[in-house]
Amino acid sequence: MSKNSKWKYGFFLGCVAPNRYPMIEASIRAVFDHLGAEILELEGASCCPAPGVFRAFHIPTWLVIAARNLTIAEELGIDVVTGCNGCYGTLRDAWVELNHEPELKKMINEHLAKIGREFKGSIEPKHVVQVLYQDLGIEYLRGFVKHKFKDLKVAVHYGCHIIKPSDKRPWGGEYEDPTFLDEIIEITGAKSINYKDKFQCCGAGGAVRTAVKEISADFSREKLENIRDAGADIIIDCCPFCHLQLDLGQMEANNFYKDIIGEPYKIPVIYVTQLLGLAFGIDPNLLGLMKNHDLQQVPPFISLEPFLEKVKNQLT
Ligand code: 9S8
Ligand code: 9S8
Ligand code: COM
Repeated sequence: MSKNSKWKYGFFLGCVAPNRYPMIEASIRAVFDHLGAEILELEGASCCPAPGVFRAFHIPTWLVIAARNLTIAEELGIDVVTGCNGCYGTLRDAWVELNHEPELKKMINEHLAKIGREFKGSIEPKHVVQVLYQDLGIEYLRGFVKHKFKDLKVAVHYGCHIIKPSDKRPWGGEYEDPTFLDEIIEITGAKSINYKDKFQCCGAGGAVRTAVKEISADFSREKLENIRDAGADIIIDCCPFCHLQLDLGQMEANNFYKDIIGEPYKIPVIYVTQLLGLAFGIDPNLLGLMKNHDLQQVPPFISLEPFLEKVKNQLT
């Protein structure tokens, strides 16, 4: 489709998607292309840096690295789009803080001047879901739906940083019970089901996963139990780190907590643009919807086969 020049974004990849879940990156590129939204590369971008890690240790370091990343898009004169909640959290929080605190901005720019850069605050960092919902809009997306899923029950997992802190997010203060992601999912015909503690963290964020795997797997276990109790066919997320935690972490929960969970969990985990892309009629291979494989340490860890099998006849 021809590109609409009002939709042009610098793609901020972050670390987890390109290194662990390239299928997420592929599906974002495929869906944006299909919708006529243009993506440009942000050459020289680094880790955002991760809010739960860098910010927790040293705020000025976190801020100056985030500001540097934003200046790459400022040079191109385009907004940033990221598919990761953590990257969104960092870039958006830094952007808001620097734009509201001139002293802070001055201090950060003294550092950036040493590498010939200046943070202006002229472009907005956005999430993939924000671009879909606010820039393109639900009605525009609806026009691309080619296949409607029937009888597909979805547990939507928002993750934390896409909605909090609410004063630095664009959702109009709707942080206790937002619906934007459910609304996007439901244009595909899928049903977003309610489940207990839907807005609970996946367990990975804030460096919990890195620090104490058992605790992070316990969060996931609780989340998975609530999702399974509600009868979900699949989990939909919008963050590669949540995706890792809900996919690989499902194996870890099955392993650490095998005595208390009953049947092992095996709920397919799908990134929002993978489901949308399928409904738009995009080739599943371009969306990284991989069939079973026997490679070690290669995602997806939880088979997508039951999902692909279920929707197979609905895609023709
Ligand atoms: S970058 Fe480096 S570690 Fe990560 S994926 Fe999202 S948060 Fe930002
Ligand atoms: S990883 Fe993504 S956004 Fe976070 S901190 Fe709580 S939830 Fe999962
Ligand atoms: C979560 C990112 S998406 S972090 O672990 O909180 O930095």
